[in-house]
Amino acid sequence: MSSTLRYLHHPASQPCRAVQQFLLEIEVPFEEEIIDIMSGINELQDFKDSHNPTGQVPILIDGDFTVWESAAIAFYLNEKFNAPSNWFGANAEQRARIQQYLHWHSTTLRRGAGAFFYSNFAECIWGKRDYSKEIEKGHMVLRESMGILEGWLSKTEYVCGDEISFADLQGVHEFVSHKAGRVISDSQWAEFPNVKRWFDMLTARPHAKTVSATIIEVGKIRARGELIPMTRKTSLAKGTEVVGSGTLGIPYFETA
Ligand SMILES: N[C@@H](CCC(=O)N[C@@H](CS)C(=O)NCC(=O)O)C(=O)O
Repeated sequence: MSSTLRYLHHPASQPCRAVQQFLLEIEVPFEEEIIDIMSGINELQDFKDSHNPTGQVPILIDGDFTVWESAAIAFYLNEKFNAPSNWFGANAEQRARIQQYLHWHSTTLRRGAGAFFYSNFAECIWGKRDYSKEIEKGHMVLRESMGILEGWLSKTEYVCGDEISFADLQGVHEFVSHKAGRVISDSQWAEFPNVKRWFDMLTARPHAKTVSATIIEVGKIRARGELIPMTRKTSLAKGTEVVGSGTLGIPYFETA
C-alpha cells in the first residue's frame, strides 16, 4: 500500500527547490508542508527529534521512512519511482559523473550560498552590520565554482553530459538565489558565458519557474530595501560564516 509522500521544505531554500522541481519533473504526487525557517521553528528540539537532527530542510517522509539531505532525497525518489534514466544516469559512468557533481556541489558551490545569505537575509535577522567578510568568502567560493562549471559546460550542454540530470537542478537553484539577490554582476556573468547559457536554459523550464517564484519575489522586496520578517536569531546558512559556530546553532554575532 502506498501513502502520500510528505515534502517538508521552504521555497527560499536552494536544495529544497531542487528537490521540489525534481518531484514535479518526474510527476510524483506529494503533499507539501512549508517549514517556517524564517521563525527558526526548525531548530526546536522536537522538530530535530522527529524529523532531522540537523534541523534543516528539505525532508521527505514516505510512510514510516524519513530521509533528509537533498541529494539523498532525490536519489530515493529516483529509485522508488524509477525515474527516466537521464536524472541519475543510465550506466555506471553517467551515474558516477552525477554523484561526482553532487559531492563536489555540497562542498563548493553550495558554500557560496553565504554570498546570498549575508547580502540579503543577515540584515533581516541581526540588523545592519558589517557582513563584508562573509560576503567576500561567499564570492570567493562562487567564483572558483563558476570556473569549474564553465569548464564542464564548455564541453557539454548540461553539467554531466548532454541530458538534464538532478545535478543540473541542484546547481541551478544556487544561481536562482544569487540572481534573485543580485549577487552576481553582469560583468561576472560575462566571464562565464557557458554557465550563463546553462542558467538561462535551465531557468526557462516551466517547473523551474514554478518553484522559483517566491525567492524572486523575496529578491525584489530586498532590492527595495524592505526587510523580510524573521524572528529567529541564528543563521539559516550554517557553515558559510567566517567566525562562529553556526553548525551548533549558536548565533554568530554573539559568539564572535
Ligand atoms: N546539505 C543540505 C543543506 C540543507 C540546507 O542548507 N537547508 C537550509 C535552507 S537552504 C536550512 O534548512 N536552514 C535552516 C537552518 O539551518 O536553521 C541539503 O542539501 O539538504
